[in-house]
Formats: sequence, structure tokens, C-alpha cells
Amino acid sequence: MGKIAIMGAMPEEIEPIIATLHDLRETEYAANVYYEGNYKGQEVVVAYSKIGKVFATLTTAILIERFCCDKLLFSGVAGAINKELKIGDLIMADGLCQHDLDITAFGHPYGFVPEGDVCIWADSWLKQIAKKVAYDKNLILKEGIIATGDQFVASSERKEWIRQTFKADALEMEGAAVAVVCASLDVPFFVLRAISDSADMDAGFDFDEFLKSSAKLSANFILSMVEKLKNQ
Ligand code: 3QA
Repeated sequence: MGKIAIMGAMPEEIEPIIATLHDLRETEYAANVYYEGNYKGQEVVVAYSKIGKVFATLTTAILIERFCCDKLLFSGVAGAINKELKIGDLIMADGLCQHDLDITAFGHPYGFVPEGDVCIWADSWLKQIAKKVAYDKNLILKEGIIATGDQFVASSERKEWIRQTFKADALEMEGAAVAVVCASLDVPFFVLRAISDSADMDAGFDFDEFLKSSAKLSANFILSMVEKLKNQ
């Protein structure tokens, strides 16, 4: 089994993972730090990209091309769109789209550019592993569409537009960038998010309040997935 990449966007999203690694090695590259280590016998490479699609694209490409990871698991927090999602709930991405990509002036749908796809689908085998982990741990794991854009959404109007346009259940700022890179390089990927806020007028406050606790829920789940993958 090859190396597994574990990626977050913010330090809080990967610190609980790095804290569990053995034989930790740090490499500085492309103005960032990559952490190689071992989790229960599985080699992993962990990094936080920094916020947004551009940094996420860069980090995903480096984890695959320079660190030779053959799978990528993203762990982090998200804003809820679907009313069934409450703070602390876990959602895995089925499809991911870019809500801020707009060449509709040329008659194309939102989220589409030529030779791209509005929605990119996460790896179904990794989703199956996640369902088994949820079952083993007696956790509820939801599945849905995640919308990505370079905006911290704190508006019910914007949230409702994203829901209607993409049928999205949650939103964040990196997932679709990870998906585009992994799909292009034919690397199986999985995106997990724990809800930190509801992307409404309270979002800034809720985010500050729940970033750490929700990030830890996501990180713990991802670590269980790594263990399960190792035993496959
Ligand atoms: C927000 C983080 C970014 O990496 C995307 C969190 C949770 N709630 C969201 C929302 N809209 C968009 N995305 C999210 N992550 C970065 S801004 C806060 C930075 O604080 C998911 C996410 N409502 C830094 C302190 O100055």
C-alpha cells in the first residue's frame, strides 16, 4: 500500500492528526510545511494548504507529484446548507462543485468551464470505507454535494442561491480544488467535513466557537479511515 495524503486547509484541521504520528519528519517546500509520518503502520503525508482554492490546488498537486501519495483524504470543517446538518455533524462529499465559477455570459451553466465538469465525484471505494468506519464507531455520516468557492459565506441569501443552483448540502473553500487535481491525475480522493457553522449571519461567530471541536471530530474520523485502509 502506498502513501496516503491527509490534507486540511487550516492548522486546526490537521494538528489533531499530526499529534498522533510516529517518526515525524518535516519538509519545507513551496512556502509550506509537509509532515511525513507513520500512523499505526501506515505511511502518511500531512499538510494544511492555507485557505482557498489556489492554495488547495497547489498543496494537492505537491502531495501527489512530489510526495508520491496514491490516495488523498481531506479533513476539515464546513458551513451547513442543508437544514438537517447541525454543528458537529459529519458530511462526506459525494460530488463537489465550484459555486464561484461563472462564465454564464456565454450560455454555460454556473460552475462549468469548457473541458471541465460542474460536479466531480469522490471515490466510491473510499466512501464505502467511510461508511464502514461510521458503522463500527456508531457515528452518523451524511453524504451530499459540497460547494466550494473563494468566499467565507455568511449570508442566508448567498447560501440559498448555492443550494438552489448546485443542490449543495454544505459549503467550504477547498474541496472542489482538491477534486479537480485528483481527478486530473487519476488519484482517488475523499473529502470529509464536520459542520462548524450554518453560513448565515451568525457564521463568523459560530466558526470561531466551533472550528477546533468540529475539526477534531473530522480528524478522528479520518484517522479511523487510515487504520481501516491499512487493514484492507
Ligand atoms: C474559513 C475556512 C476555510 O478554509 C473554509 C473554513 C466553514 N464555514 C464556512 C463558511 N463559508 C466558507 N467556508 C467555510 N473552511 C476561512 S475564514 C476564517 C479565517 O480565520 C470551511 C468553512 N461559512 C482566520 C483568522 O483570522
